[in-house]
Amino acid sequence: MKTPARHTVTAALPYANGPLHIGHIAGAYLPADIYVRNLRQRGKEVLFICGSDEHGAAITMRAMKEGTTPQAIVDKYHALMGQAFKDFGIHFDIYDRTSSELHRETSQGFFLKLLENGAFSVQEEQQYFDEEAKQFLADRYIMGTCPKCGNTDAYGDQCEKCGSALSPKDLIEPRSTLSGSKPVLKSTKHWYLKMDEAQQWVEQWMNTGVLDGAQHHDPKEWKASVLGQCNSWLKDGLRPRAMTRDLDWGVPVPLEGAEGKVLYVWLDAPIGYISATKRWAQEHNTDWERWWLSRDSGSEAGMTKEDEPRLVHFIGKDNIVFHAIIFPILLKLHGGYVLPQNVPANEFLNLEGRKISTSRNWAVWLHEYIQRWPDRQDELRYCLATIIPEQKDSEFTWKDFQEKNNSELVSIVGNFVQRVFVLSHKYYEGKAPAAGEKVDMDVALWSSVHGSVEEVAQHIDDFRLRDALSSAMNVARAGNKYLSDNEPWKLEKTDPERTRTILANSLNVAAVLSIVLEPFLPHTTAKLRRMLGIGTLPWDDAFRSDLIGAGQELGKPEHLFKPITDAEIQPEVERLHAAESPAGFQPAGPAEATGLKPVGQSNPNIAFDDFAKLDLRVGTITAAEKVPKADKLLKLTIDLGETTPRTVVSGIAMHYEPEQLPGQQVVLVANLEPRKMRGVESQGMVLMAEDASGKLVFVQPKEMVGPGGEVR
Ligand code: B3M
Ligand code: ZN
Repeated sequence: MKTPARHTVTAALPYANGPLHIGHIAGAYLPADIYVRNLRQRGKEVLFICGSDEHGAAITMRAMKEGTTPQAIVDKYHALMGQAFKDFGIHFDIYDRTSSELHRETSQGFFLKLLENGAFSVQEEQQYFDEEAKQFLADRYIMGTCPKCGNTDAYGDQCEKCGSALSPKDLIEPRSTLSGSKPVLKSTKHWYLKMDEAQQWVEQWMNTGVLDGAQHHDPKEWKASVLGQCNSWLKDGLRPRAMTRDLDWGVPVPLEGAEGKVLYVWLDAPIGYISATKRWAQEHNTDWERWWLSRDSGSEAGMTKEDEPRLVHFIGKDNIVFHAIIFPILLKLHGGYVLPQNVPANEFLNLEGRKISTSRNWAVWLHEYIQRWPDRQDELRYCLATIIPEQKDSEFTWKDFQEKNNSELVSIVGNFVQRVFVLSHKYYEGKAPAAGEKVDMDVALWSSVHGSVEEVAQHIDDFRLRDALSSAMNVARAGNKYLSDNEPWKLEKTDPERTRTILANSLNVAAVLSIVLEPFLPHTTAKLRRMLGIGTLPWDDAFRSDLIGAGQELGKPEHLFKPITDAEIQPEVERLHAAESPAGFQPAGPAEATGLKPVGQSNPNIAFDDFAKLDLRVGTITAAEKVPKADKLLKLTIDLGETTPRTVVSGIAMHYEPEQLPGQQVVLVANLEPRKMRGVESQGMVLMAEDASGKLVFVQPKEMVGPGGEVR
């Protein structure tokens, strides 16, 4: 479909309950920023919206943990996140917050309009209640086993492992996250969104793009993973979902008889996109409606389909159903609003072989990165853009970050620009030379460069940002090849005329680079523009070859990128391991109180000789796979430095995914009598630590140990 002129682009409102990490950035914010920057280059009108999600259990639970108030938590993290985004070059038009007065008014008004339109059924029902904490348990206040995938740590609203949206009553063996106790049922009243009645049109809208008899969007433009997740939800049948909660933190339900109730956070949060637009409009003395209302709303007389804004939500995969099903239903039932044209959700980013975990502090925090690597924003933007988890989960490692910097940014972009500038200063005193007649090689250069430019925009339209970046890098590659093929540094002595043309072309390739790399590397391209003595150029100029005219004054040659050494990278890896805290560990008091076996009481003392019989060794997992028909078992291949690696069957399948394991060091009981399990001979036992919640983690040496290292 043709891109319309006006785009309303949102990036998920992060919960203000902790700092941002690189997983958030690669999953939603960087892709959105790249997309928006490119739209602006192409002359589109864009409003880029984000803000802090300051309601919901994510906030109150964090406050409880830190022993402070929800308000103090949101104030702290709203400021921290807003600053980190800014420093990293993620430029929203507005970074708002959902605790504002304007947001309260907007979401209450929205709720009342839904009520008026008959969107709710009021139900008095038995719900889970924690008698110790004296609180109803919804969303993150309740945990249990996911009925879909068996994850034992699913929340009352959602399983973060498989992405299913849940209700507390779906959970198997529910437990209160406040007290850990088994909840009881108690009666309460809530407003349920009649999602069941939307089943048919949602199905049609999503899969055919047809809404109210008109073509709304092209479903082929949607990611298969997004459609897949939504359709599996639709297949189960949409059910009414409570839009209110018994809590004291949130937007109060604006009705008599609803005291002590607030709006469900997933009702108020997406409305936050609208209230943010309103605040932006107030601050800019303009109207907000043109970014949200449909042509049927009558607010803008004579508005045609083409004039409608194109609404796009950038999110991570755990937010899909809320943006692609629930919010569209809310918008439609309210009436007058456009529906999202696309919801380009990404998968998750892993870190050094493991899932990013906030509670275990296994993360690279954005604000800390910025502190430790000042002026190196684009290096991280680049690395993350090459691994955006577009199709499947992907992985960040510090080694890869270093390698991409050194062998791509330094060697390809930096090297090209550096050579062109050094030569131009050397031969022409920093003034751009005039290009002469184009020969075949020049024509080939420009056809390759302009072909790549074409690809960049096409890929961005298709939300294939990794491919877009690689096409943009091809411009620099073409420039390097052109220099190496023509060797102006040799030619200058024999053919100064031709040398001038070569450098003039090369300077113009650098100018094109300053355009095509801008969405990805805004800090670097600003520097490059200064060096070239040009301002921001529109996208169409990237199809020209005469942006730098003869005589143009050039700036000093500067290094755009510096190599990153092992000595700089190693501390990052060490810091990560040193800062890691075990499994969200909180001191739980004496073992008795936690339900763990009391230390030293259940097993009688043993003699030292008995202990010495154990042969404990450090090994590295080289492969891992599921054992068929055994939910709990994984078959591990472990290298102990012997001629054949060991095969070990371990009961950890509920705790680790096989792909997380290669590379992990473990401690193995190496002289345990071999034993057959499910037809596989297990040659040893991996040592695991278990806490009271049943969480299992590897016992690992704190630093890498060579294969077969003894544990004593
Ligand atoms: N705060 C969830 C999250 O951060 C939520 C997004 C709201 S977008 C309207 O994963
Ligand atoms: Zn699940």
